Amino acid sequence: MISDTSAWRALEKHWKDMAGQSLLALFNHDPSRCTRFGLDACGIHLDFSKNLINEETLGLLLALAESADLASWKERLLAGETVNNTEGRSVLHMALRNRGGRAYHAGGADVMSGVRAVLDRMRVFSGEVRSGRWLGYTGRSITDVVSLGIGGSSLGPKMACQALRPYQTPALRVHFVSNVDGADLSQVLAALDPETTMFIVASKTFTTQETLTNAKSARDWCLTKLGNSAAVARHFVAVSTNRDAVSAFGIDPKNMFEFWDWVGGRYSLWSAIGLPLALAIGMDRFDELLDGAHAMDEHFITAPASQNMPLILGLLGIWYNNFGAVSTQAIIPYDQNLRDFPTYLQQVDMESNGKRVTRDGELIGYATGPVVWGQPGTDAQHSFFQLIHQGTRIVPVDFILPLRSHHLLGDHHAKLAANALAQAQALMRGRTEGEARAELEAAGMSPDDIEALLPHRVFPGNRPSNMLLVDQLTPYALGALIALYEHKVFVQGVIWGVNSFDQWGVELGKQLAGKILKGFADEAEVADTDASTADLIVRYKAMAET
Ligand code: G6Q
Repeated sequence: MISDTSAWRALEKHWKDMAGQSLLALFNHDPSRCTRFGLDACGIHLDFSKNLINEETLGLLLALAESADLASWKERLLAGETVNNTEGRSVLHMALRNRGGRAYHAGGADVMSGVRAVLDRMRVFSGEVRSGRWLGYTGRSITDVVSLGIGGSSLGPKMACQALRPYQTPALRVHFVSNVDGADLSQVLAALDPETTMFIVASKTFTTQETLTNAKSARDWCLTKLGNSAAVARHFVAVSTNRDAVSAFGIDPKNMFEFWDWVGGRYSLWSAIGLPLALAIGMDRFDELLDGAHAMDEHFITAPASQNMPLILGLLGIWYNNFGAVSTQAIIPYDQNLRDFPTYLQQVDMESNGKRVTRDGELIGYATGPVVWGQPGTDAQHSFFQLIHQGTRIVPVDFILPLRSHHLLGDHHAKLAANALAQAQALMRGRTEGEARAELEAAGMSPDDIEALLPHRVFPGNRPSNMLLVDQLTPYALGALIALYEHKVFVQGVIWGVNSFDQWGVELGKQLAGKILKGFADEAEVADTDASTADLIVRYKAMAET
């Protein structure tokens, strides 16, 4: 296991040296720190100078990546080997955005021709709908698209549609419904006209309870209003790997966009799962998103280790997670349109690396995936930043800031940017007792009051953060940013020795929900259940029957 290597032990020892160091002192000692600990790739600038690291730290972390054999795992990924070993699958999301001549194979067969064929179909279809040429059953153009999907079949396109709102046309609105809670679908449908609404049923397996329940209710809504099952062909398309189930649902396989079992759900935005985004921003812009991700892929594959942005980002996470005993990672975009980005990354990171056994099934004795969370600044500053500044826990923060806004509104953007920079600065420098005292004295406070208030006004500082700058939140920049985090998660998974591409942890709850659902109708189904769940079932039924 990686924790048995000398590289790991060296880092354990090194943390003890670094933990007592002051970031401010490190900067005072070496003002060029932000040049040495800064990287540029694919339009992203990563300033990682506000981390508790020095050259030795980086060297030791890079040695750890070598001990984990990262280079050969990258090769296995690129070669289409079944790196998703528990599901026996290749992991080829890089093929979906492969804009160059690299060959990708799964099970020895080329995948690129299929990828290109589906992208071509997406171009034709999105062009038809966006231009108004695709007509609904009653001959009217489509004004609203509703994506029905959940998890990996929803979070990516939903996040990206929001992120790229400035590229959308008001003539075509895209909505997302994922929750099986009827409130989600009902509230979206309430404002829509079935004659001008198109549904995309996005489900890799086409067996997911939430998506199929929503799809059936949407089909009922459509047919009730349009009165003929022939309408389904004009108002429903599917994105799936399961042709038979799509047909059985009543969707014409001609209206199905294919993808493949070597695309993991949370890595599928780049496939036809991105169709809602292609409809929202057009296929040329969608291509730019793929271009940005592809550029980051090539950077990850070819850049030397010390210059490799996803590798460095991943190693910094490992530094705190495994040597500083920090169990969390905040993602704070200073861009309102990136509001869904933390949620999206939560799945990419936590579903990928939230594992407790190695790829070979051995129980792991060190921390793996952190708790990832966040929300946009400046709002976050007025909710949970108190804990990040003055709480007892260390929370490393990734700040993400586009330097130019799409919205030229007075001095809003200057204020937004100033806040982002100030938060990172405050976390690093804190406020000493002397500084706090001077401020209170200047405010004319009595000595007794100063003594009472002083401990509350001190900020410990020395709290780590990364700053990621992009010029502007374009499709290209978003593609590069997402791919950066995907590869970061891969790096960490390799070092922890886990399979980052399965998600068995979501199975048990699904199975039990199926059983409990049957138990609502037939007590015998849950006769063997525990007392607590049995009591809750009784309470639910009593209320549901009134
Ligand atoms: C992602 C997971 C999961 C999946 C959903 C939806 O990596 O596999 O989030 O995307 O459970 O599954 P379907 O696309 O099969 O409906």
